[in-house]
Amino acid sequence: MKPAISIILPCRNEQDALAFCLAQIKKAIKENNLSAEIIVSDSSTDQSPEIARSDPTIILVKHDKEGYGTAYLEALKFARGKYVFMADADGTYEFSEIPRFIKFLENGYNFVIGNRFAGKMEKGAMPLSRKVSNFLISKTLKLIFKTEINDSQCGMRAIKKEALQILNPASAGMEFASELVIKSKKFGLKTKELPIDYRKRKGKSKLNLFSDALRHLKLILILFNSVQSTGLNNYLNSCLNDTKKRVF
Ligand SMILES: Nc1nc2c(ncn2[C@@H]2O[C@H](COP(=O)(O)OP(=O)(O)OP(=O)(O)O)[C@@H](O)[C@H]2O)c(=O)[nH]1
Ligand SMILES: [Mg+2]
Repeated sequence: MKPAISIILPCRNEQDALAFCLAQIKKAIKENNLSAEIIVSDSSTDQSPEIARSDPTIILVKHDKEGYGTAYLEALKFARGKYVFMADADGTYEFSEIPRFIKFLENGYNFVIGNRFAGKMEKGAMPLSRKVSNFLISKTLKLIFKTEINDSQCGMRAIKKEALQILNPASAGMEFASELVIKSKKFGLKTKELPIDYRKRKGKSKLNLFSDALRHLKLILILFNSVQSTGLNNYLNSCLNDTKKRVF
């Protein structure tokens, strides 16, 4: 039988955190009797894949391709759930939140995203530079694309798979996070932002402030330009397909 939820963890060298995350997820699944599969999308050179392999219930997608967005795109090829739950494999997010996120999808929302600034943030969990870059990106998306998301870089999200197929994301890197936020607004997905807690990560960050900021800028320019040059309606129509009616 197909699981209802596909929980996807992008993973690059997270041997210090992966076992902790998997245990948390399995606890949440068991305690809430969820119908779920866990997919680890891996391009690690450390012990992470062995950690995933040691549990036969985990689906390991070992592709070795680089990029946060690529990790999701590779995992989605195998995801069987109606709902997709996304979060980092670094120990920062609280997986007991899974049922709360999924409840909103069951109740008519298409996209649910965490807001770490509205919850309890552990001291040192987000360095000042990250707070500033997140603020600037979120503000830019609000100004240019009229999004309403305050923590656009939050990695804990849930989305209906059909909605994700309509958004048809293609970003390879961290800008994947912004692409979903921009397109969810453009396609009018019913979206909910939920306050969540955020902990200090285990292991090293994979974010490169400079190159990832440039990739974000490029994505914003491309999407802005495509909206401008074709006109908003043409842009939307060209991207929509007939499953839209079923989703919204
Ligand atoms: N498979 C794969 N996963 C990646 C890649 N880059 C990042 N990830 C994973 O994507 C998630 C997000 O990366 P992080 O380094 O946590 O980025 P961040 O959350 O913006 O930064 P932190 O605040 O340091 O956690 C983590 O689970 C990473 O292991 C990659 O190239 N391949
Ligand atoms: Mg992280």
